[in-house]
Amino acid sequence: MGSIKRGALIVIEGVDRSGKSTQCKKLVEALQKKDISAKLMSFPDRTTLTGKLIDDYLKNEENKLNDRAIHLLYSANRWENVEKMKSLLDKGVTLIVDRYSYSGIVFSAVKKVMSLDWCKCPESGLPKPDLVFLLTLEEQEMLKRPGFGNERYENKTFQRNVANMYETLCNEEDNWIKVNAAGSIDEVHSKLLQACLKGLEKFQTAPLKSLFF
Ligand code: ADP
Ligand code: 2DT
Ligand code: MG
Repeated sequence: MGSIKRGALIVIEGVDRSGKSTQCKKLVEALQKKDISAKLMSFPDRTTLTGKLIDDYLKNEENKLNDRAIHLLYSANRWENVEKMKSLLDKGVTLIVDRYSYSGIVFSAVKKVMSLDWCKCPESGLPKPDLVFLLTLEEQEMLKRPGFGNERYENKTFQRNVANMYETLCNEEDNWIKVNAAGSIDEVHSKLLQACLKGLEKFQTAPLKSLFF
């Protein structure tokens, strides 16, 4: 009896406008074209119960939700999806994920209200990505791209702190690949696709790990 390989769990992180959503979509399409079963997921998942509360927090500056409370909601938003993620991975579907626990940790830790360790705790036990791409983009390049929206966190100072905090996390991990996102969409895409394909066989035959144990 042949056993199917699990799917790989691949995450794209990076500052606002670094091209995460663009690249996730292209990566899924490219993998599918190669007959590799792949699916896009993104966090926050605004469709769920917690997702609706998060959506209001992001869109409504009058929303004064406590910093720890919103942090836990973002984490719960991932926990709400954990069975679905594991089931897809078990079936051999590779998940390309637009933001994950690292966004949760970075965006909360830069508020300087909670420690980095406190921010990591609720993520403990979630599936650990096989590979994380950190899209980096100089501030000047970021500002050239179509403008900030009106959501919370979409401002220069906050994003500068986010970029620095991503660097801190990246230096703690050995499965992150930093990619300069200043190249063209196709240039960045081919780097990501190449790295995915290179690691795929190894990821699919290794047991899925959990975060922060
Ligand atoms: P993110 O999800 O990281 O916020 P998006 O993928 O939504 O970023 O891209 C933000 C904007 O920048 C979009 O208008 C997109 O078309 C554009 N963009 C994405 N990647 C590039 C690139 N490599 N070069 C130029 N513009 C880009
Ligand atoms: P998008 O613009 O990518 O939809 O993100 N965020 C995201 C957090 O603060 N914590 C999290 O756990 C996640 C996943 C980053 C919406 C905003 O939500 C922030 C930007
Ligand atoms: Mg996006």
